[in-house]
Amino acid sequence: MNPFDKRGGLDRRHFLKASVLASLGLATQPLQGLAASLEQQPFANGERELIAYPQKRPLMRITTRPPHLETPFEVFNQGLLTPNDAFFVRYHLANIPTRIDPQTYRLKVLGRVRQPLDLSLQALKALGEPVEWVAVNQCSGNSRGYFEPRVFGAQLGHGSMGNARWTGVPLRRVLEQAGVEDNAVQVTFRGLDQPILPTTPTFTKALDINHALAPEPLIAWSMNGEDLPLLNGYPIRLVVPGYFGTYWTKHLSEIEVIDHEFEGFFMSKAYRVPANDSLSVPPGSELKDSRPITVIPVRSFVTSLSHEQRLPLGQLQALRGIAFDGSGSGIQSVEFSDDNGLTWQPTRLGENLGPYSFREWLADWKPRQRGIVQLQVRARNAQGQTQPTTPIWNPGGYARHSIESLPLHII
Ligand SMILES: Nc1nc2c(c(=O)[nH]1)N[C@H]1C(S)=C(S)[C@@H](COP(=O)(O)O)O[C@H]1N2
Ligand SMILES: [Mo]
Repeated sequence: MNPFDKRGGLDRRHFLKASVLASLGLATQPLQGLAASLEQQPFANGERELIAYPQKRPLMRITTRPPHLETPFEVFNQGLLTPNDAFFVRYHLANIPTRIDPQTYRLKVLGRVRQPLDLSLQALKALGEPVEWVAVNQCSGNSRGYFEPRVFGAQLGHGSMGNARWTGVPLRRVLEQAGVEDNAVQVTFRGLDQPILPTTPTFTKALDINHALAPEPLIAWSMNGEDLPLLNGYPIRLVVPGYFGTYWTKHLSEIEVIDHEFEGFFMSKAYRVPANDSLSVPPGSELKDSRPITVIPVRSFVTSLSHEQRLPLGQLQALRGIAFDGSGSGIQSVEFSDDNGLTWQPTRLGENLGPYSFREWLADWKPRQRGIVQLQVRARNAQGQTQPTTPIWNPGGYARHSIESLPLHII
């Protein structure tokens, strides 16, 4: 699909420029978006402008500096893989790279290793056979706008997630090449983006050494068979299948093996959830006992119908949606309810693209009552984990995964 079509409001001159830049994996400076239209989220102050950035179709703008863009929800009904030009964008630091030269790009591996590395992209790709994972990248704050009471932070709808086929080299192959020392405890990851003020902490994230050496995490250079878009981390990013997007470091430039637990801001202060299984504390309370956010809990959505859509009574509807989770066990079943959870009906699962991917579900449904009907959907993974009935709450507005209700007008 052409990311710079008329909906973006880009004229031909812009279009040519943008498409050339896209093919190089580069973007213009300053990075600018062009307004197209508005989209409404179903919560207060939920109006969002649709803006086209380089290599992106118009997406819902959350913030401009740095760019934070959400995927319009209807995209999730168009296929299991989220197209690169529709994939959401999230940054923390305002100074993001706008030009990257793949010839001079380097990935450094240092710290508690026998042989520090300074890898060119070519050297990285030559480390062995590439691996592939289809995996969901979901922002910890996805759906934060639905928290009640409201919490601070970007007021996100459900569009700060996406599912893609990631290709790259396993992280552990790179670490083995460098030779991890016996006293290694964690591995930290840093990208090219920089804070503007010297007092702003750098965006550094950490994984435990066992996880870094597990089969899943990879350093990806390709997304859905193409170079990563600049705004999604060109030329390489960390992909941590099953974990929230906060660990998926973009423009990955430095990997450090350390002999202690990393204490940087984005591990020890931000991205922390209640240290319990529910990830929830009583609404309005403080976070006393916390831990870093990790695995994506089970979630599911209806994608074939939209908020407050009008549907005729008694007419068969082909329902469709997605379910996913990060446990690695895979989605086992999905059910839906049209009577506020009193009874649940089974659905059929679609193609299996792997345990970390969106899983399609399908069902036929006949609306049997006039008025407003709340259509609910819930999934279960192969470990038996499911979704809570009541919304969870935590002060960061993280990891919403309760059963969602889609209001429909049956007429
Ligand atoms: N270098 C860098 N990588 C980053 C971030 C960032 O701010 N800088 N944000 C993280 C967060 S919080 C998320 S949710 C994902 C979003 O990935 P995307 O922008 O490709 O959708 O990137 C992660 N990787
Ligand atoms: Mo995020």
